[in-house]
Amino acid sequence: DLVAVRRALLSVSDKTGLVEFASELAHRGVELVSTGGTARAIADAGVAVTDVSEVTGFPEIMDGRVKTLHPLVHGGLLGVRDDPEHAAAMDEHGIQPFDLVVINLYPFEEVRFAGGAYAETIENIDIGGPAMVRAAAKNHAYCTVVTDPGDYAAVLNALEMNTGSLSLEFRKKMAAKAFARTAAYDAAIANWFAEALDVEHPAWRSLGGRLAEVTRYGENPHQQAAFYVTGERRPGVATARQVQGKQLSYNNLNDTDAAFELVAEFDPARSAAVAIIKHANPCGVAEGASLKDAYLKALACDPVSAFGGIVALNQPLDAEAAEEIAKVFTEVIIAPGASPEAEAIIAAKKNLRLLVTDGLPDPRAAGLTAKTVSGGLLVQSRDNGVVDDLDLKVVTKRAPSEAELADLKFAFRVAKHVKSNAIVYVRDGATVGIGAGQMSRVDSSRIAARKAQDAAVAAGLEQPGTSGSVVASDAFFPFADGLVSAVEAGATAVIQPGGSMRDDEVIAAADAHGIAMVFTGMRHFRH
Ligand code: 93A
Repeated sequence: DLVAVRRALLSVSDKTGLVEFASELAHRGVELVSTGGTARAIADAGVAVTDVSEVTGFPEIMDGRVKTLHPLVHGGLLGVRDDPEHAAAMDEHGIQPFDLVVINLYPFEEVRFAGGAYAETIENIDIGGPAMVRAAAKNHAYCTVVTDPGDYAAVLNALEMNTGSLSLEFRKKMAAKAFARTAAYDAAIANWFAEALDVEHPAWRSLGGRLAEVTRYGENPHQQAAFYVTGERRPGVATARQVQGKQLSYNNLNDTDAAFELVAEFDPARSAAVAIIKHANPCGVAEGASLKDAYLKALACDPVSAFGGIVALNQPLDAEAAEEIAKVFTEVIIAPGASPEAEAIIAAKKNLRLLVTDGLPDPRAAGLTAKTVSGGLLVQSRDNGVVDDLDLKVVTKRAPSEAELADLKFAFRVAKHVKSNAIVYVRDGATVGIGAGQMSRVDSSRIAARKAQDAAVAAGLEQPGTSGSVVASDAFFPFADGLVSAVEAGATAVIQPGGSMRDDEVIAAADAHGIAMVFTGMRHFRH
């Protein structure tokens, strides 16, 4: 199943490693055919190359839109050499086969994200490139297609091992990679159109990503996993720069994303904010006068769970916050920047990963979220609802005080990022008890209150943290019992979507206890 590589077609926009690769191929006696810019780069390095126009007898026309779309090219890519009819057609028309095709596409994704003008972006939709990539990949029985400059070394290595030939297994692998590349490329184009048309509906969008890295394992050590980037330009795990620490695991990536998306809900111009995440749920979130202050308040919510957690900041990491965080065993810190002093402090903790971004993701931005189900994908627009934009309705006799209202909004902002059923107690700009992921809302409520009690005892406080707190629920209370248990824990105000059949009962219970309650009209389920 070895095929000798005698003739190669090269057409690349990203010319990284091209000259070295082409000269190695030429050195092995491979005949090189190439398109305009690629041919020039190769020839400039003193390596013999034939321009594709010489092969086709046809010039590149229409600003290069038509340069390789020609039977003398595609016949050489697609011909089944062992098929007598194909062989006869090749003979008759003077079509010579290609054994190796090296292509990377017009930089559509880069132009898109650089905010290229409409016409420029359209011009960067590669047509001839993907056509050749797909043709060569389809015909991998004879042809090897290379779409990633990162694979040049592997190709040379394989040629060396097989004295100038490539194996079927290698050709198949490269073909699979090639189709993954064209699929991701077309997904990016479809998404650009959807954006340009301002359609946010998932039915108009296409999921597709480029393999960014293979993680050591998945959620568990017996699972394999990889990280794909979709090219969405949100500051976050996909675009962050890792300053230090070992490779992030699958769970780290997932938790770091949850942490950063949550902390991004807090406007850095208003105050410093910190979120500590464990198993994709927050175990402490706080605003503070400084990052250090916010961190200590967040930590106090549940110091036991914070051990081995992920810490996200809404402002660049500074030295005093770095010092505090370094005292607690932490897996990852993510922040929109870090001072050199802070970096130096973190450097003393070899295993602690520090990720920095160019800013915070916009919580209001459109985008997709997806999860797999058996045999399918469930895709939806991301939850980009922000409590500040909602029309809050006071439904009780007593309206919340200004301080209560600030904490209510804080609590609802956090509840959006807690797995359902979510109950979040907040006091003075900090969570004091979080109940997450329970099948009943009352259980979440009780757990949140109990955790607040535990934290208060651990801190030597006489009052539980929930006394004088406010509480948020991600969805309506179906019965009054959930609200009553919050009242018993000491909450004085409640924020929830409303909309239960028994809203009247719940409101009556609130009034009976002198509680202020606000309806948001928006639910924040998160499963
Ligand atoms: O404009 S195209 O869609 N039409 C073509 O016929 C064609 N052939 C190759 N784009 C085409 N290409 C692309 O040109 C390749 O995919 C590659 O990205 C680029 C290389 O051009 P050059 O060799 O002139 O730098």
